[in-house]
Amino acid sequence: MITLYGFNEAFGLVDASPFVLKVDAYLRMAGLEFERKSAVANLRTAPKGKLPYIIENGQTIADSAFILDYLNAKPGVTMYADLCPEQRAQSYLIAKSLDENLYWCLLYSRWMRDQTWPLTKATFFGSLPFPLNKLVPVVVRRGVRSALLKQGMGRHSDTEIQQILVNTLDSLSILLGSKTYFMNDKPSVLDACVFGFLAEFILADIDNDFNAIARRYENLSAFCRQIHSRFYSHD
Ligand SMILES: N[C@@H](CCC(=O)N[C@@H](CS)C(=O)NCC(=O)O)C(=O)O
Repeated sequence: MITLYGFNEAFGLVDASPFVLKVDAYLRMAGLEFERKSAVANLRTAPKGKLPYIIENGQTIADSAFILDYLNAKPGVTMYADLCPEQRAQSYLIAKSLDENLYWCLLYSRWMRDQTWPLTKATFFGSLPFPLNKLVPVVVRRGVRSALLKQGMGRHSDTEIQQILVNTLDSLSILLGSKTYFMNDKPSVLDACVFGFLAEFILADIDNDFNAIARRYENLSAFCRQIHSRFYSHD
């Protein structure tokens, strides 16, 4: 049995992290049996200090991309095996763009914008006792701001970060077109990766300018809704 270690349910989704959500979606799409262990405290046992990680038969795999590589290689799993070499190459590069670029737009939209910060603070720190509920959010937010600056996204203006979001969504929307899934007529590894990120903008119970932009894309919204109703409606 596979155990998926993530954070917690948040914003109406099984996890607030797009990296955890993509692994969760993959496991469901591939029909692999798994259990979720969700707690922020999982960060303490995470081999790389980040979530998600999985454990199966005593073997620990950390990092969503390495987890998907591991799952892709399982006998009987077709999420990657059914893709041709060109589709595999495209999937890898698109997924990396989401991991390394779109992720920082999401982080910025949730943690830096005053429009969303009260909700983010209440969601992640609302259950802490006083005075931790006052101190911890300030310290963690400072850490996120520093990470955004070091990565580079945090050096752009709000308008520029929204433009990066639009450029990514325009590209995804064109690639999906009127298809149900990105590659073939059934879910592949790329659909799990895209869903993990798009759901955090489109399905999450957050109303800020970034989420509003994402919800304007009808085909991407339909993609999220369809996957959610097919793989998450029994939760
Ligand atoms: N490359 C990693 C990135 C995972 C990641 O950045 N996770 C974030 C949450 S979205 C995290 O664990 N952050 C906690 C921290 O940095 O302390 C993956 O693909 O799994």
